[in-house]
Amino acid sequence: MEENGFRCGFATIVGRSNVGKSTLMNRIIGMKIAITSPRVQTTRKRIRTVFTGTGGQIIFVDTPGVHKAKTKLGQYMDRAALESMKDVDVCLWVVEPKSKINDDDREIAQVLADSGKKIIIAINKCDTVKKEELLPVTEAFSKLVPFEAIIPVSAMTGDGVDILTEEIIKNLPEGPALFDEETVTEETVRFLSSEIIREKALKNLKEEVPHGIAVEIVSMKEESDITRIEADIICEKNSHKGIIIGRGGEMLKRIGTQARYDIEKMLETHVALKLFVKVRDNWRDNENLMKSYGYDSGDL
Ligand SMILES: Nc1nc2c(ncn2[C@@H]2O[C@H](COP(=O)(O)OP(=O)(O)OP(=O)(O)O)[C@@H](O)[C@H]2O)c(=O)[nH]1
Ligand SMILES: [Mg+2]
Repeated sequence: MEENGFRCGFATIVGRSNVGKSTLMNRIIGMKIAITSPRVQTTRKRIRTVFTGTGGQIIFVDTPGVHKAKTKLGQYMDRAALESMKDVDVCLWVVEPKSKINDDDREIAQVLADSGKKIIIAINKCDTVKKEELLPVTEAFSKLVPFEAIIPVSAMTGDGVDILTEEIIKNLPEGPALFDEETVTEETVRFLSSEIIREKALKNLKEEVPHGIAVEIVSMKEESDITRIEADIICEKNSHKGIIIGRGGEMLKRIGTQARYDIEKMLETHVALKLFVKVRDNWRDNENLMKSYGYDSGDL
């Protein structure tokens, strides 16, 4: 694996919310590690994964979508994304096939250009447009930053993804792999389990309720044939608590069943999952609470 010409380095994935950054990363590594959803602001903190191919190894950093932050959590998320560009070899800018550039794109472009890093632009969701519609998109984005390549892809169908992966590797420094081939992520099972529960909350709850949710794993006990997990779903208003529990506990049961199914697949063992709902008023603007749920500005 470490013969001459092998390349290894870090690539951060940045872009507006909901453009498909996490879906694209999962597609490249061939495993669902980062949670995804049709809603904005799904990813909240950096998530690292590893892709190892014959020619190189990419350590990906998936980041939250850049947006106009309205809470301290939002500010933390924007910093997590924008500052990730400092520590990497390649910045992968994921955009949608729409030629309209907005303020968030311009802010990202500015930080990308200032970073001095190698930039690759991926135009994702190409399955949603005709080929001829890509030209104006390519033109619009290629004017904003100096870049190594601009590649149309679809994280959903896999189109263009191999070409993109090769292009990223081509732009990494030569050097031996940092992780063994089997490693896909070093994120903890606790964190990944809490994210799965949050994903099911995002999927089942409406409007602003899921955006105010955090998940805290209270305990995780491995027994010979079962893993027992207790987790708190934190919400920011008393009125949200009833919605999350649902009539006769139905909503909480649904979130729990779906989450348990995915956690069982990840851990390859039976799981008993107990969920509790707690209210922490406006925790998204309370740095101490944010920190206790894993969103620590000091870590950025
Ligand atoms: N049609 C289509 N949909 C896609 C594609 N890639 C992602 N999506 C969908 O776009 C939505 C957002 O995907 P995510 O991967 O969560 O987006 P993200 O950029 O990580 O979003 P944040 O974490 O909120 O910044 C999901 O509903 C995905 O299924 C694609 O190539 N084609
Ligand atoms: Mg994401």
